[in-house]
Amino acid sequence: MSKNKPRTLTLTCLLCLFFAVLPGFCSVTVNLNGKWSLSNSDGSVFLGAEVPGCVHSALHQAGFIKDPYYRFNDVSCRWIAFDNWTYTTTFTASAQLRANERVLLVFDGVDTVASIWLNGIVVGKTDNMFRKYDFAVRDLLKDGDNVLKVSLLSPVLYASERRKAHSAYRVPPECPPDVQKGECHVNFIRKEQSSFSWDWGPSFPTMGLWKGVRLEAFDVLQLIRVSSVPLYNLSLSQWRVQVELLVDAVQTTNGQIALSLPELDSERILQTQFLTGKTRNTFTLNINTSSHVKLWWPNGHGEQPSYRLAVRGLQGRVLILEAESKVYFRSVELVQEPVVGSPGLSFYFRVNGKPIFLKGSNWIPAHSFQDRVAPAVLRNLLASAVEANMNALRVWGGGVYEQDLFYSLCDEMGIMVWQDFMFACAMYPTEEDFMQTVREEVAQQVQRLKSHPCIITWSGNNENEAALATDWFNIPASQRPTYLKDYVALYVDNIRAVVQEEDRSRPFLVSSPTNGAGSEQQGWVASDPYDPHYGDTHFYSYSLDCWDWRTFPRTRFASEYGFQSWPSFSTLKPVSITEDWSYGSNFSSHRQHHQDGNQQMLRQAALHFHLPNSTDPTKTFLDTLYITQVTQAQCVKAQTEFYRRSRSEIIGGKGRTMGALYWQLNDVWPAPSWSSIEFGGKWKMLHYFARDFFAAVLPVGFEDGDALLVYAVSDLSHDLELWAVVSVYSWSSPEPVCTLKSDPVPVPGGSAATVFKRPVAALLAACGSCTRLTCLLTFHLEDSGGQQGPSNHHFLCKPKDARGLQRPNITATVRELEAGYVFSVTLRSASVAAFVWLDAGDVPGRFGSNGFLMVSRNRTVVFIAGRHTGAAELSRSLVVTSLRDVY
Ligand code: BMA
Repeated sequence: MSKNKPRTLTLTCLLCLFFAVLPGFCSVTVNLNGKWSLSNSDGSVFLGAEVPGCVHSALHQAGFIKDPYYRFNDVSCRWIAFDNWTYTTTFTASAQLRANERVLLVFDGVDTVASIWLNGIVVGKTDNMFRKYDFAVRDLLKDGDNVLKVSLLSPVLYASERRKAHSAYRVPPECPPDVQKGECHVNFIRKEQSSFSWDWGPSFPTMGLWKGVRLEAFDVLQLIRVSSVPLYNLSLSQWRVQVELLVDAVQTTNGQIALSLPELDSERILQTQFLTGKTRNTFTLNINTSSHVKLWWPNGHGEQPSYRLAVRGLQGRVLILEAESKVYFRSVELVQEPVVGSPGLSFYFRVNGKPIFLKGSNWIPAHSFQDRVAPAVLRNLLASAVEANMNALRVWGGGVYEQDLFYSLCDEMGIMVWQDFMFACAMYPTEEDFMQTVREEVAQQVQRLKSHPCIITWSGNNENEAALATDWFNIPASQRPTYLKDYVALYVDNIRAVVQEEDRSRPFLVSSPTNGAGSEQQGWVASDPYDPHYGDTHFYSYSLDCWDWRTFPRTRFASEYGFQSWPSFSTLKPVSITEDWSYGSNFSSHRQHHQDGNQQMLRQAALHFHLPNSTDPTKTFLDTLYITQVTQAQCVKAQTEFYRRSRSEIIGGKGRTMGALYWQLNDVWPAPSWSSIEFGGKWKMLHYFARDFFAAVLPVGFEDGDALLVYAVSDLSHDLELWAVVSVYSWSSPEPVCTLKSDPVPVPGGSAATVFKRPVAALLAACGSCTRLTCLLTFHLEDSGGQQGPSNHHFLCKPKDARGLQRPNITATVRELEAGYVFSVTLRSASVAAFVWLDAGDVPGRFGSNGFLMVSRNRTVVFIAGRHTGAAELSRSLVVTSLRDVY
């Protein structure tokens, strides 16, 4: 079955045709991707399997298992990861290929523990999904059919064996909490840590060839990778590009290297020698000082121009290597220095010399099966981040180092990436073979990724400093030194050391959260890594009232905070049946992987809202999905606005917040989680809110003592002069009761300033017969050019206590604006309506605005469909819900 279509063959020496040809410098690639065969350990399961791919995907595609995401199938699929699996293919190797001095069998990614057999002989072993492997196989290749087998061990059993072998002391957490229905000891295997389950994800411990497989043959040398890192010399006011060539040479080879950046009129030719084996040759190309270098900027701060770098190696007139890559120029520093009026150190990123407030979220794997993450999925998620005015994402350390396309898109879109290494919420073993494979993993990943300007920092792990410092795992005091020693050995002596050998152009943080330089002073594990005076913080509280900004830490940098919600019905429907559609169903508890998560959502919602109480159980379920989204959107809004308005202030010794990355952007499967985008790409209410709360210019309203304040937050480079316009509405009528205007206030670029301050009592007294219960506030910012930034609102009471809020009986009229893709939806409301939510059901797409407060009788929003549709279908699918409709 695996002997099929001819393999793709690439002759790099075609390039040589333009030059005098010496066949010795040609390299040949034979692609071994495509249909392989797959069987389990006793041969009872035998099927075809796509490479790249994984066992679960193959079993699903061949019909051996049903959709793994359907209902409880994650549990019924559990046996898969307890078995061993073998991938087999047959290929022919031409005489021409075998005539090469070196023939390598290359795996871009093996998941995870495998022996590789070629024609019955073991050519190598793998133990790390994050590494690329190659094996010299020339002498094993033969005429006719060659049989390649990859035998994968059960990752669950392997991890458990490694745990048993580590008998001297525990390496916690051992097993995930029961509610996650996961597997144990994932920290003993170098694979996606969340694949054994997480508090937002199922347990699918994958196995497979998750990236490409090929043969590479050459006689003299081959270029493995080109990387380029631009560096700015402040005293010379000059850019230079450090170009690194990773070369595999059969024999020591002399040659001439030509580096050029034609658009910047910069070129350099130098003599070099490639030594035998895999070596790295580094060259510096100084950029012509008379050329104008256009800089790469984060989204919202400028453009993302790139330049073409050409690299060419010649021996005499013979081309020995050739490559092209993109170079983007930007500098990045992490500023940790004393802050006037505040103990501790600042913590912010300066890009091209400009302090930048990081706005964004945290990225997790987009699917349990990486082979299902198509380019369109990445594009949609990253475009959604940009549409929500984000400029940064943290690639979280419990997932995977993302595919190349992810980082190229972030480069193009101006999304800064905080890149974790893949260690999360655990202690890790430090045996020499583990360290060795980690060192290689880190070196390879940094080499692969360092040319991307989007990456602004490396970070050693997720929450492991905090886990040690605050003793998540009940480590006996007498054993603490052992764990501290292991921690420093792994993240400092190994990972940090390797990173610094490979890339000194960007900062390295040992953990997140961390006190950064403060942690270093305390031997890399601070007594309180959540200290708001240093570094970044993660903050979660599900019981405190999330509308109260006093409950949030006034941190230097918020790299995680968030609240759960349920995805919409259209996302749940394909993986559930009617009996699942209630909040108390087995399905609803099965999908919830966070202890007490479903109840936490309801309790938080009940602080401010009446909970859904329809007599129709399905309606109650749908209304509950809605109210969890409202609650999440409002909670994350309150917290993010607090961080953004804290960028310029020090209050009680705390403040100068310069980052707000909420947890989490995306989902791995259809289930409740902290995400703002559902599995499948649909925006939750939170994502629509994010577009506003991350706007470059934002009005933030809050109460402090007896006063209502409105801050103007500006991420712009230029100064503004702004005033606030505050309108008071009665809950019972869509006409403003009165409107107040503040005096103009200077708002310097990159700052937050108070533009409006008035005692609430005075404000209401001056405005008809309003009370806290009968009225609410809306506000926006203006300058002489009109409104700046989005409109915002402030409730003076909990919406459940609001007096006068009516059922608005909203009707919607859909009109097609542009052939099957762009529509207008005109809403008519009888009264004020809060959290007006438009859901297009199964029709993919985005609304121009959603989840909004309607203080007018009419409002028109645009809908951009993700596929061709019509006004009739959209009308049929559209459901409009507002707060008063659910109780
Ligand atoms: C943090 C993250 C994740 C987790 C999230 C929500 O701990 O780093 O591990 O999913 O909180 O609990």
